[in-house]
Amino acid sequence: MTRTLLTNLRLATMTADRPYGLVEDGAVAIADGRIAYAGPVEDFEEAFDAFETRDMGGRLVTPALIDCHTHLVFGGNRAREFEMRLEGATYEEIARAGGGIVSTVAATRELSKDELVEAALPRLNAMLAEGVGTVEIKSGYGLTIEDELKMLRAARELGRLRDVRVRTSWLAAHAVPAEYKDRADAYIDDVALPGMEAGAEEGLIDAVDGFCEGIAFSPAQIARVFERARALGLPVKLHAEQLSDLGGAKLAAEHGALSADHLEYLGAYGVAAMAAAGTVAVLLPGAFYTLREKQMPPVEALRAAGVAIAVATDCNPGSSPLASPLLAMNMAATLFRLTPEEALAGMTRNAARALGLGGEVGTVEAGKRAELAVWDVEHPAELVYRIGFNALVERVVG
Ligand code: DI6
Ligand code: FE
Repeated sequence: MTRTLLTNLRLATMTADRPYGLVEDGAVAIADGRIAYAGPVEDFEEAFDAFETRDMGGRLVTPALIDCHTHLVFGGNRAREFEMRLEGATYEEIARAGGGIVSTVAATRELSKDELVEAALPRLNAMLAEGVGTVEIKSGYGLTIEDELKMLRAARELGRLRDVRVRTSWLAAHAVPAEYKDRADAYIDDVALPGMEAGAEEGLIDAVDGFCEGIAFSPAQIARVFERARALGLPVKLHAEQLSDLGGAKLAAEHGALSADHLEYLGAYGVAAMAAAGTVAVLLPGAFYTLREKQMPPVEALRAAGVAIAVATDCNPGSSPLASPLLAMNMAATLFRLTPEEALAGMTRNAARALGLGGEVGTVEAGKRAELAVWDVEHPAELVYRIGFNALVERVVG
């Protein structure tokens, strides 16, 4: 049994009882990968005296970061489309002209599982270098049963190659592929639903996601996907209200969704439905920034309703080519006016909830997995405030 006691540290437990859960002179005891004690050094019990002690040099310890919404696995890139947008084309115009998601689909179909892993590894490495301990990875650029499964097999492989927890989401309802143009319902019947069953059978799917939008799938189509997910016992989540308000967040909440994500166009009724269902609001400032959106997500209404807010990179080749969780937190504060504490809770405690992992990770508390990040800063707000600076010293995965 491995027993370690970390001492001489400042601890941001990210529990909700006080700001950042901050403990000035803290200690963390780890036994067999789980936290046995986290709190003031003077309170820990003699039972931990047998632990091997590590002096952390007064550094700040937080939960390892959790990026709860990424499209990390894909082929190619969309730098050309970036140029087109700078010349004035909109994201929707590019998508309707056969660019956008569909162009990444072509590039993703061309790659083998191993090639997809190789393409994704540098992005995953960048996240780990910023203290990530858990990352969610979606399918959604294959859009055939085999190509969608290939993406999730690549995601699982990434979790084996690196010391990181990977949670997968089945996002076949991301875009309608060219071969199903104007036949979105047939695509759902032929690909999204049977592929979900095959993926669930293979143990490849932790949750089911969709893109509810004018350029993607209608609420009625998403409802069909969600019903099958629930029949298979899989939790759901949804890209909702990113470019318009179709009532996606309410639909998701009514299906008990773990999260509804993006939410720039979320209305009051959507906020109320999410609050009632305990659905986490995942804000994705990288996409807002990249698409130069003007419509802000209703942060104040979410707060007032007590909806938990998470923050993620949305790392993808089109709307958010962002592999930096630290920058995502900074953007959440500067663009969306989250407090630094809310931004950090959004990448720890609330991100864990958005993945259904609230009992396992996201705070530094006895009983949870020992997945910590050690930073060379004095105060946790510095993690959100700096731009383009990585203060990570190490990740500690017990
Ligand atoms: N919303 C997004 O921001 C990403 N997917 C989605 O449903 C964008 C995906 C892309 O442009 O490739
Ligand atoms: Fe996304």
